This record gives sequence, structure tokens and C-alpha cells, in this order.
Amino acid sequence: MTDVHSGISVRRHEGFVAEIVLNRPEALNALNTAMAESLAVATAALGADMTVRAVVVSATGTKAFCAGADLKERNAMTDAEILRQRKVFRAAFGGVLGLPQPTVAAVQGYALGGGCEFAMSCDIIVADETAVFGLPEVTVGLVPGGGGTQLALRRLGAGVAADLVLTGRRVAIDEATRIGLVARRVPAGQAGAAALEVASTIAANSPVAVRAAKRALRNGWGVTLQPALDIEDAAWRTAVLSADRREGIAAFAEKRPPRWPAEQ
Ligand code: CO8
Repeated sequence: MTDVHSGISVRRHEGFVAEIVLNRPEALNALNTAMAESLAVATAALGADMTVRAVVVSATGTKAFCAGADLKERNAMTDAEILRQRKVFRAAFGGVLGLPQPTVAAVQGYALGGGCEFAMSCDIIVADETAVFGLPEVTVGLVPGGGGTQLALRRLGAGVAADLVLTGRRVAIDEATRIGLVARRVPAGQAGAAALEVASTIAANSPVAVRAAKRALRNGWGVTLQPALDIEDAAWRTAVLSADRREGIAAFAEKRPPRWPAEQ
């Protein structure tokens, strides 16, 4: 099943996986206001849907995952219009970042500016050998505003983040993998399939445990060790007291695959 919105589509796959597809290949999937509105609406719906256990963010075309904000649209905008657009963009980036389900980006070609920020808003980045990442905002008089400075800082460390954000240079797949931006590198043309496979693996796990684990990973970011361990403890308690834990351990003991209570 596919829902089509302006500039994006949302597909439902077997096994509790949904896929958001950036769908403006003629502009290298550059993000315009209509697409951002669609993303905000789509992510709100997916986030509330308990039948979705993992979300892939992918893009149409081979040349680009997303070339960032639509600079042509912005070129014609007044300052007031850009500030109005900002709210919509924040809702779109915040929508992806805030999904309670694990998210997997499938990157091929350029992931620049907002495109790189979209990828970094996902929990796991799968990229093929054609992938090129970069935060070139300072080269066009901007600062990354889709979470880029803060996500790069947290994902990659202060030194690497400063290098990428302040130079605006592009990073090809070898370096992107080495600095830990890309979790899984796959041959050209296979990012989408590989990301769906990762999402399916996640979606087959305990839904309660996966969501709690994601909360621990996210909420512990940037927190000092002791309070971070308390965040982990809260997630552990959620899982251990759940029907999923009883079923998971019973299935292990009985040497059979688990049937999570939500599926029964
Ligand atoms: N916006 C609009 N159109 C674009 C964009 C873009 N960002 N990027 C590419 N396109 C269009 C081109 O204009 C071209 O269209 P046309 O044929 O009609 O002229 C088509 O896509 C193909 O692009 P190119 O001909 O340029 O293809 P090349 O292979 O020569 O180059 C590049 C590909 C390197 C990706 C090049 O297009 C490029 O540098 N694009 C701009 C990349 C960039 O600077 N992105 C950062 C933008 S700033 C940003 O993203 C801030 C995000 C803030 C988010 C805030 C949230 C709150």
C-alpha cells in the first residue's frame, strides 16, 4: 500500500515496516515547503501507528538521497517567508527525529545539507558506495538548521563535527564509514533493500523492548553517566515487566520463535 503526499510517498511493507520515500528526483529530492508539510503529517501518523515497528527513510533516483533545502524556492522568498517556512521545516525534521520507532536511512548519491540532516535524524544510516555526505550550509550563508550541528556533534564527536560543519566539505563513502556516520556500507544500488532488511530485523524483535531501547539510546545522549544509567534502568523496567518479556523467554525455553502479544 502506498500513500502519496506532495513530494513524498509512504509505503507499507510486510512485517510491520513502513517506508517514507522522498520523491522529487527532478530536483535531487531537494526539500521544499510542500514536502516538509507532507513529512510533518506523515511522521505524526506513523508515530501514532502501533502496527509500525520500524521506518525506512529512502529516496527516489540514483543520483541523490536529498540535496538539502530547495535553494531555488528560497531564492524567491522574503525573510518573513523564510521564517514562516522554518516552522514547517522544524516540524519535518523533528517528525523524523522524534519517531518512537527505530528509523533507518537508505542513502545513495548526494546527502547534502538538509539531506545529510535527514539521514542523521535516523537511528541507523545504510549507504551505498555512491553516497556523498556534507553539510555545505556555510558555503551558502546558512547554518545547518535541521539538527545538523547538534547531531554531528553527538554522532561524530566535536572535532569531526567542526571539520564538516565549518568547512562544508563533502565526504565520500570511505570517510563516511570511517568516521562512523554510516553504520552499514553496501554495493551501489543496494541501499534501499539493505535498509529494508535492517528494518525487518528490528521489526521482528519485541516491540516493547525495541521502543524502550530506542528511548534509552535517545534520552541518554549527552547525559552524564549516572543519570544516563537511570534512563537505561527505566527502559529495562518497562521491558522486564512486559508481556513481551514473558513471551520472549518462554519462546527461548521452548525452542520456538516468539509470538509477540501484539500479534496474537
Ligand atoms: N535546491 C533546488 N534544486 C536543486 C538543489 C537544491 N538544493 N540541488 C540540486 N537541485 C537541482 C538543480 O538545480 C538541477 O535542476 P535544473 O536541471 O532544473 O537546473 C537538478 O537539481 C540537478 O542538479 P545539478 O545540475 O546541480 O547536478 P550536479 O550533478 O551538477 O550537482 C549537486 C549536484 C552537487 C548536489 C548540486 O546540485 C548542488 O550543489 N546542490 C546544492 C547542494 C546544497 O548546497 N545543499 C544545501 C542546501 S542548504 C540546506 O539544505 C539547509 C537545510 C536547512 C534545514 C532547516 C530545517 C529547520
